[in-house]
Amino acid sequence: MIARRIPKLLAAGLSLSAFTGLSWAPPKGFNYDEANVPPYTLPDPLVDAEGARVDAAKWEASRRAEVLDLFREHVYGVQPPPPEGMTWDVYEQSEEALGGKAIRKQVKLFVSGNDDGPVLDLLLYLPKNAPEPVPVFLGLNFGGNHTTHTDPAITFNAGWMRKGNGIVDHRATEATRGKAFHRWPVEMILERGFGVATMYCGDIDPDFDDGFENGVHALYPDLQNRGDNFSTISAWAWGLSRAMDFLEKDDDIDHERVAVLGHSRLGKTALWAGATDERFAMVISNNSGCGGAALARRRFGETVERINTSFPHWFCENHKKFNGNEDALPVDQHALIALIAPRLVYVASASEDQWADPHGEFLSAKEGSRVYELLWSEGIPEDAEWPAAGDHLHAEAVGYHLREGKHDVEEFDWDLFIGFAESRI
Ligand code: GTR
Repeated sequence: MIARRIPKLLAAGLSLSAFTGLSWAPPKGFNYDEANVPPYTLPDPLVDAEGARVDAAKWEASRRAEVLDLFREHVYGVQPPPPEGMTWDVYEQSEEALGGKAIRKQVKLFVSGNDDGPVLDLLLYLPKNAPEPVPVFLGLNFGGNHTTHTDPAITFNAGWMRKGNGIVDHRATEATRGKAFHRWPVEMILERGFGVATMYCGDIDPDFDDGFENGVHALYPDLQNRGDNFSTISAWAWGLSRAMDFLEKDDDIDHERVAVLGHSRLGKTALWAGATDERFAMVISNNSGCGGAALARRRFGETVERINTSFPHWFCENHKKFNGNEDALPVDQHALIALIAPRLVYVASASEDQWADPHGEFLSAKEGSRVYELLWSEGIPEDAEWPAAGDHLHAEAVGYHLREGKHDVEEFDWDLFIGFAESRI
C-alpha cells in the first residue's frame, strides 16, 4: 500500500481558491509595469551548444532533443518511462449521458497494474452518433472530475485537495459537484464535434510539498534526491501521457487528433506534456504564466524565485539555482513552445492576469514561432503586435488570444480553442 501522507500545513501562504476561480489579488512587491522590464537577451534554441546555427534537419536530428534535455535538467526534471504493467478498467459507461446527448465513459488507470498503486480516474464525454472516431480535448482538473459537471453519475473524488491557505487534510464535499462547470463547457464542446477527457491532477500527485513520497512519485524513489528530480509538474505531465495511452486504444477516439490543454499550473503542465510526448497533436496553454508560456527573463509578475518558494515541488531542484538569476537559464519559455513545433500550439492570456504576464506569454509564442518557420509551418510573424484585449491572432500552426478579464478559463477561451482546432487538427 502506498503511503498517502497528508501535509500538516501548506507553506505557500497564498489565498488562492484554485478551482473555484475566486478572485485573488496579485502580491505586492513584484513588477507589473512594462517600463520596468529589464533588458534581456533570449537564448536562441536554433543555436547549438557550439554556437552553430542549426537547420531543419539538425533541429530534428539532434537539437530538439538537446533543448528538451535542457528543460529536463534545469526546469521540470526527468520522467520515468511508461509503466510496463499499467492496466485499465472502463468501469462505467453510458450511451444516454447528459440527457441523451453524449456517451460517458469513466476509466480507472491502474498505474502499477493493481489498486495498491496510484489509480487515475479518467472521465470522458463523447458526442453521440459520431460517424467516425472523434478528436478529443484532454486536460487535468483542480478539484476532482465531479467538479467539472453537475452530472450526478460522475464519480466523486474523496482524495486530498489543495485549498487556500494552510488547510489541513482537506477533502471535497458533495457541494463541490459542478463547481468548475464554467471551465468545462462540455455540451458546447460535444456540439462542435469534439470529445472531452479530464482527470484530477491530485490523483497523479497531490499538490503539496511532501518530499515526493506520495502519488506516482512513490513508485520512483530513484528519481528523487538529484538536481533533475521527477517534479510535480513532470508527474502531472506524465499522467497526461498515461491518459493518452488509454485514448490511443479507444476506437471511438481519433488518437491522432488529441489536444492537451490546461489552465494556470495545469497550463504549465500541458506545455510540458506537449513537449515530452509528441503524440499530442495540439497543445493549449491557458493563463499558464511563470514556468509556463511567460518568458522568465522579463521578471514581470511572478518570478522564478517566487514560484520556487511558494511551490518548491512544482519544478526540479536545479531550477532553484535560477532564483533571482533568470539570465543564467540556458533556455527560456519560448523554447518550450518551439519544442511543440510543428504541431499546433495555442497560448491564451487574460488582460487582468498581470501575475501571469500576458505580454510575456504572447512574446514567447511569437519567439517560439521562429522554429515553426524553420520547419515550414506558419507561426506568429516577427512583426506581429500584441493583440488588444478581446482580440486573437491565429496563424496556421500557432494561435494566441487575449481575453478581457481575470485569470480563469471561460467560454470565450473555449470558443477560440475549438475554432482554431476545427480547421487545423
Ligand atoms: C498561482 C501561481 C501561478 C499559477 C496559479 C494557478 O498561485 O503563482 O503560477 O499557477 O497559482 O495554478 O492557479
